[in-house]
Amino acid sequence: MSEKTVAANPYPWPYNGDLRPDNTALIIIDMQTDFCGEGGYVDSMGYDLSLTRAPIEPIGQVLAAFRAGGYHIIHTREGHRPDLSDLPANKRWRSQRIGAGIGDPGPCGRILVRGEPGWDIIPELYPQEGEPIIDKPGKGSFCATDLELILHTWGIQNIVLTGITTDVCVHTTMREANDRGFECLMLEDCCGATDYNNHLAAIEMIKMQGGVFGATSTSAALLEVIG
Ligand code: C5J
Repeated sequence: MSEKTVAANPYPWPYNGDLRPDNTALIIIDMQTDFCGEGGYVDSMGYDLSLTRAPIEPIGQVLAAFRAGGYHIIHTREGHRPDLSDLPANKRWRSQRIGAGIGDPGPCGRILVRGEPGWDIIPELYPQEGEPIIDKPGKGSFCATDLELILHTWGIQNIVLTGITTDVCVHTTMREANDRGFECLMLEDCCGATDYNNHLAAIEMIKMQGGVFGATSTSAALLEVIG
């Protein structure tokens, strides 16, 4: 096997140099209008949309390279059933407290409800045929979904994580994947958070203990290897 690694922190990724299109998946997390579009959930809470929109362009470049290289690609969407039967009462209560009640009507339809305009993935990064979408009710992409089954069916060993938000859904998914034995790389410029310091802190956490959840890198470093 010829070794292939990406310059990353705190170690060249993946750890074993086994980086191939058939064993590597790009996961794009929650690039939905509700998290990065005007009138969506994050906008309604009053956060700075430029922070969650910053990764759109670099993700687009990585997505194009993964498509061209024949790598596996998966998209996720956070959202709830229209009858809200999968929305925990405490999650709803907390969102109402901050003025963006999940399930309530907003400028982009009912907030974080499946089938509503604000819930869907933004056009710039919309999935193509053959790229599964994981609809998840929570922050992690493994909880109450078939993501793990798909990854095992495809023979995936390496996961490249991108999307929003760095400190919430991306981090939770990375932790879940790491605990399941997947080798994870988070791309710093392909992620964004509602608070820039939380974005930076989330990146630092990954690098502790020799790479406690995996490694971090940039789209440029990855594209040098797979582009
Ligand atoms: C949040 C997410 N922040 N996609 N969801 O509620 O990170």
